[in-house]
Amino acid sequence: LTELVAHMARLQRVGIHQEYDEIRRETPPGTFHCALTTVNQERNRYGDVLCLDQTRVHLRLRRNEISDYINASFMDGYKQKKAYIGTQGPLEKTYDHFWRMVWEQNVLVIVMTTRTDEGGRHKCGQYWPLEQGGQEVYGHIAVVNQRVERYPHYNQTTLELHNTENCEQRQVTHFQYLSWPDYGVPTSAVTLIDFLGAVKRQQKAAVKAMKPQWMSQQGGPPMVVHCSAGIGRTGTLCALDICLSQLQDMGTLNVCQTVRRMRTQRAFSIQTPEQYYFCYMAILEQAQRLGLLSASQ
Ligand code: PTR
Ligand code: PTR
Repeated sequence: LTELVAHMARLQRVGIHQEYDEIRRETPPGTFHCALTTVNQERNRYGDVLCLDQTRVHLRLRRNEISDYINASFMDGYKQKKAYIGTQGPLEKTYDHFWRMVWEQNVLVIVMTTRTDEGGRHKCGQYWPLEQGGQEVYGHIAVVNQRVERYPHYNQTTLELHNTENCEQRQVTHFQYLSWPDYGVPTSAVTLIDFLGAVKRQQKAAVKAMKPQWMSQQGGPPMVVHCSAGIGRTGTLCALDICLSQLQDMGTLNVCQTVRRMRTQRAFSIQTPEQYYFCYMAILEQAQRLGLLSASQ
């Protein structure tokens, strides 16, 4: 942590922005063939935000289907492979793909860091039933909204999934953070970190309650994290989560390495110098809160 503080003091904001510029100049170490094929192009929300072939999530192919593509990538967490699935805000024509992915990957927690509309622009589809008691059917997955809890900066919704093909039923928790414009940074690091805390507690509790046969990996199934494009805010939140875990576990952390590695899995993660700088500031703020740093440092 002392190293981090020294690093920040040495670089200042301008230097940290330069550090990000260097990361940004690196070309993604993979290919985008699948995302670019004609049948898949309409599955991308943004023509220039594609996912790498090497880390993309494959849908299970169903009869008569020719594509298993969804704009979603596996991302490693801290000491956990495939801790997250970073994905774009679902499009109306991909709602059923999204829910199939959630089902197939045994997802327990979905984290949404955007609003469906921002600044008069549509950012993400309304892919789940918004009102308590509401129900929608997406392909062979029916989703029932069981409960909505509203907090100042986020909503927490308990959803019940019914697989109409095998009559299985599961619960998934949906978290929506409400105070984060795209290309921007959250209004407050503390509220975002508290939000992340609530998300992690839920994931942990759900994994504990989970059927053992699903436990194919330590830490449980991946959490789905999305914004509009699934790179800017999604990357920032995941990077922050990884760095805070590093801090907690080792008392040290490396933002630059974390973001570099993340971009090899979810290309273009973290979209602006401010988002990158925000990671540093949020970590410092949290370290102060935990009493790891005195206020004067
Ligand atoms: N082509 C899009 C645009 O610039 O509007 C791509 C894009 C959109 C990139 C949103 C990032 C965005 O932010 P986030 O990943 O946080 O939703
Ligand atoms: N509309 C986005 C933008 O212009 O930022 C699309 C985009 C996203 C373009 C990522 C390039 C990107 O790659 P990098 O983040 O490595 O510059």
